[in-house]
Amino acid sequence: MIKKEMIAMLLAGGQGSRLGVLTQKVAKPAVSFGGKYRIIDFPLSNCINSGVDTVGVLTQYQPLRLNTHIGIGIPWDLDRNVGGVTILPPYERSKGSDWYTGTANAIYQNLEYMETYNPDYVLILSGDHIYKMDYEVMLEYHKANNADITIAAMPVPIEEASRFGILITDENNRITEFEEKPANPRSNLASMGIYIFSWKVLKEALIKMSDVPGCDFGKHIIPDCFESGNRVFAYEYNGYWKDVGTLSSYWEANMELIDIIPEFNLYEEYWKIYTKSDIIPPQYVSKEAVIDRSIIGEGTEICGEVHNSVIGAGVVIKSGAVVKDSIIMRECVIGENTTISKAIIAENVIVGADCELGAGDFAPSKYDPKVYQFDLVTIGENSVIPDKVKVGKNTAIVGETRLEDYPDGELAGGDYIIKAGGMK
Ligand code: ADQ
Ligand code: ADP
Repeated sequence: MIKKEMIAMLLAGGQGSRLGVLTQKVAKPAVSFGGKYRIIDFPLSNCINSGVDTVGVLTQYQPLRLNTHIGIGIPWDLDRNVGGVTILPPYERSKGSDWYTGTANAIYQNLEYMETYNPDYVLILSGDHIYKMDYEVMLEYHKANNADITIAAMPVPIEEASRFGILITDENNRITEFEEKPANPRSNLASMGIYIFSWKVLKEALIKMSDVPGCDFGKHIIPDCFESGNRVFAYEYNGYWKDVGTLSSYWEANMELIDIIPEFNLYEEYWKIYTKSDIIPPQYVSKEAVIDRSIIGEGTEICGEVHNSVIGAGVVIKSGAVVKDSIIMRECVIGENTTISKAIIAENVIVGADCELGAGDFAPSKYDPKVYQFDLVTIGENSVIPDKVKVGKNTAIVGETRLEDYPDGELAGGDYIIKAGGMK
């Protein structure tokens, strides 16, 4: 048997429904980020930068883009004869097949994969966080504490604390209490959903809890390990970390990249973020183009104005178009004289000429206001928006826009208005 001291298990199978139309056709970890990357590039790059060269990626929901992106792991130097990256979808067994019903259930179903490497430690990661972390330092800390489980943790604003697992620690950072997403949090120290388990402890807990429906780390495994008297420690992290699970946090994390002094720096030599790159021609900026405070991807063609925005590879912005405070993922076309404000536009979208996206509050939001808020306009991939359409704030569009699909829309002076909250 081949031995690896620590292997990583990267959970990348959640639906990501809070990203609305962005994750209708693609798993959250495969969503574009920062004009060049996909979200999963961050944990994968952290692994290789930390010397973790054996990574199982657990996929389930809409895995196609994720699979083609990861391939055999070449960009992350994870194409190995021994270890490397392995995609682990749910599979058929002699007893029948099971979907992954929860995060811990997904890991449980891959006990055999982990056994192959006879690890001393298993690192559990999420596929939807933007951060840089040296897991080797976390492992040293785990060993120094003689811990059974180490949970990476960081302080969050107290008003956001109920979205997270919340920890209370003693003076030695040993966790004395853990509550998953408490309604009334008693501390603001949040679990980042990044765990190092000593292998024996993990294996025992997974087997013991294997009958729990939807077995989840935060809801079941951590509380149980804790009650069984295991040594559980918090590893306090103070750098940049963002769970990009909602449209607003996804938008904010992209916008933070273009801050004058970005807290999260993509340009550091010693901690590179690797990604699969296609062969793309250079970018072209025309004479009338205006660009400020923006990230502009390769192969873009800019003839209009771009302010405070993150523009992905191969995007065409035609003359007279004005884009501000927006994220445009790769291969989109923005028509002449179209204005776009506070929008998230997924891959391969065509926006016609003389459109206005984020134009105004045409009506109160009707569609899942928990998802579509913060005045953002969100356009799902492969959508086509015809000329002269106005799209209100807090609106999502996906697919081919046929104006008859918007019975509440209005024709005003030749422009078609899609009211706030409208969604096909
Ligand atoms: P959540 O943010 O709710 O809480 P969770 O739903 O457990 O995260 O998802 C974690 C990761 O697992 C995601 O990357 C998701 O894609 C993946 N995933 C979810 N279900 C899966 C399945 N069935 N199969 C494979 N992968 C799956 C967790 C912790 C909290 C902590 C936050 C920090 O439970 O305690 O505070 O993360 O973000
Ligand atoms: P999503 O909830 O967007 O489908 P994931 O499947 O990756 O994304 O993660 C789901 C986790 O987030 C679940 O544990 C779910 O209970 C939790 N969750 C869903 N919606 C919200 C919300 N509005 N606020 C906080 N947590 C949420």
